Amino acid sequence: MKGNITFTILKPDAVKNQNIGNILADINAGGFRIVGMKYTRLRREEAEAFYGIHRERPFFKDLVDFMTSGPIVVAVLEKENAVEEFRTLIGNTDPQKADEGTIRAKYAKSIDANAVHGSDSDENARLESSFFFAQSELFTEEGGVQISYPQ
Ligand code: YYY
Ligand code: MG
Repeated sequence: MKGNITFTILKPDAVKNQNIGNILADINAGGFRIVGMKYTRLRREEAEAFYGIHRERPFFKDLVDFMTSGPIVVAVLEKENAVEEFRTLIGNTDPQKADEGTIRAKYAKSIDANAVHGSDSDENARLESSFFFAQSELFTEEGGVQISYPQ
């Protein structure tokens, strides 16, 4: 069964360009509820850990430099089939290839500064949520699937 939770980051470019409100409006208009949210900034070690899967990729250092360059908004979102639905809402990693109307097509300038992150699997949605939020900071709709973190 598809999960109903995904995790997002409004990246430093989105914050710098004053697009927090626009992007949150698109997220709500797309049918997502906000389960948890905070305004924060990644330390270098945190960005390296969060993107650890990309450690060997040529863009890793630039990615970490960029993700630590300014404040971000992190949020946990709820909708049926959230991971896939949210990846559709944000569009292709490269904003030049993203469908018209998607968040990256509207607010991103380049493949590295691409405005938003979206989890790529239910497992990663949970893992990434647990990276930033305690369970007590998350408020799912009553009757919705609760987020269970590994103990
Ligand atoms: O999941 P998504 O963000 O769409 O792309 P990933 O392939 O997971 O890459 C993570 C992140 O790395 C991407 O959002 C921007 C950056 N990046 C890059 O700067 N250059 C690339 N060629 C590929 C990814
Ligand atoms: Mg990814």
